[in-house]
Amino acid sequence: MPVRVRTALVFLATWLLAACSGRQSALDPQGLQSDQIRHTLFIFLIIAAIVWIAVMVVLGIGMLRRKRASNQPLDLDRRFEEGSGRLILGLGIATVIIVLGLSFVSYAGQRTVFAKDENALTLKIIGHQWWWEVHYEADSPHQSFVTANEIRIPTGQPVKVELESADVIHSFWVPSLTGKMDLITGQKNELQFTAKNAGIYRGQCAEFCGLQHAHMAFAVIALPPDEFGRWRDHENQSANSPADPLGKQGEDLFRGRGCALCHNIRGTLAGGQLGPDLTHVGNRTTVAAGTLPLSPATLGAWIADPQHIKPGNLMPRMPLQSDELIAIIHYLEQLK
Ligand code: HEC
Ligand SMILES: [Cu+2]
Repeated sequence: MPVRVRTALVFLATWLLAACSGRQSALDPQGLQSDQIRHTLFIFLIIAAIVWIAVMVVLGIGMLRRKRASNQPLDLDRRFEEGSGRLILGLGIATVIIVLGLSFVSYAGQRTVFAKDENALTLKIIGHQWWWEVHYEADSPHQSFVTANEIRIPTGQPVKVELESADVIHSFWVPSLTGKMDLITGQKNELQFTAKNAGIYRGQCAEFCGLQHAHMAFAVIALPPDEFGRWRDHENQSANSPADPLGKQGEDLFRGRGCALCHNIRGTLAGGQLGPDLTHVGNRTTVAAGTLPLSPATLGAWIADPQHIKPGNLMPRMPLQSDELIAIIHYLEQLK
């Protein structure tokens, strides 16, 4: 094959396949449900492609083999008329069979996608403009806690998410694991999924919900069950008390500068409910619903001017001196 043709083919392939794998891809399924969705998609795609190609071929033949205009346009050719009648009937029946067949494929696929399992781990997720409130609900209240913007789950176990909204309609979508489901005010929707492999999968809001809709992402972190159990036991505990003076100063400032009006930090006097729970914020992977990766620098940038990073979001810019900012960052960082 000449080099130029090969280069062109490689270029075309990379271009076509560029988005087919990674942390957020329905074509690289990591869950039982997303596997089934891809399977159904490919069956539809193949059958639709065959039908489309057949229609194009027949259309092409029709265009190439046009009949001459006759002097008696109303004359009928009986044999031709009967033949095409049968052909149209046959194609009509084939269409009905294909549509019924695809409906059946779709129905069969839904049995996996919407399967309910009694032993599922239950999470309640509330969508807010523009972040995610996550409740782990256990039979014992001692095992129930709240976190935000990050969902850790065990591999191999079904997870049930109960979806609600605090304001407008949002949509919960983790393409690598399952399909979409809306979060609607005053209504409880449910979705179940099972992660096959450990990993970090990106999810995002898939229903336009206002100015910062594009910055309403979250991470689903699937862990081996024993590691998940350890994380859960740790997450269930109250926040660390800062050991050093700078951390203590940060804790005081967190209340003194009004952060505590909106944010909850379990085990401290901060009990606000308007913003994300920050009890273990130091363990998260991102800041502001997937907008930035978490580090002291991004945490500082966010607190110094949240309106610059995510214009219009519901955390106001709080006037802070730079030494106050440093103390607050230090305090939040050690909330592991
Ligand atoms: C009026 C309520 C309000 C006040 C006051 C407030 N916040 Fe927030 N905060 C929010 C909201 C709402 C969000 C979510 C913003 C988003 O991602 O859209 C947020 C997000 C955050 C986050 C990111 C959390 C995450 O999981 O991504 C941090 C950290 C944070 N705030 C710290 C602070 C600190 C420190 C202060 C005090 C200087 C403060 N906040 C004051 C409402 C508030
Ligand atoms: Cu949304």
